[in-house]
Amino acid sequence: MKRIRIGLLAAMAVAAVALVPGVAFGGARAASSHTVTLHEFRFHPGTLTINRGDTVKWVWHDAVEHNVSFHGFHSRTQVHGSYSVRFTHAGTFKYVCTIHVSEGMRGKIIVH
Ligand SMILES: [Cu+2]
Repeated sequence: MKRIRIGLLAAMAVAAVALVPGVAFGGARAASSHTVTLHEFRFHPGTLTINRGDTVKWVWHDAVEHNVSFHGFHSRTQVHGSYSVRFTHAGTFKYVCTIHVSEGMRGKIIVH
């Protein structure tokens, strides 16, 4: 009798764990934060995939000035510091450093 009850509890525990991913996808998901580094005339990573509601923080790690410029919003041109944007709409958002775009300094944020 006792062994049967423990077996049932174990089965219920497994069922509860199995439910968690479904709840995580269906319910409110905690927003995440992502970092893109500006280093040696490049954005690292150049392409970043995130979820709606997430924040991206660009962090300057270079010896020369750069900026992060999207259509409609942009950072300052600076040597040090950071710039954060929360993405609330799905889509693909391309951006550049306007100073070094001809040298290939461009990036992309894909928001699901
Ligand atoms: Cu630049």
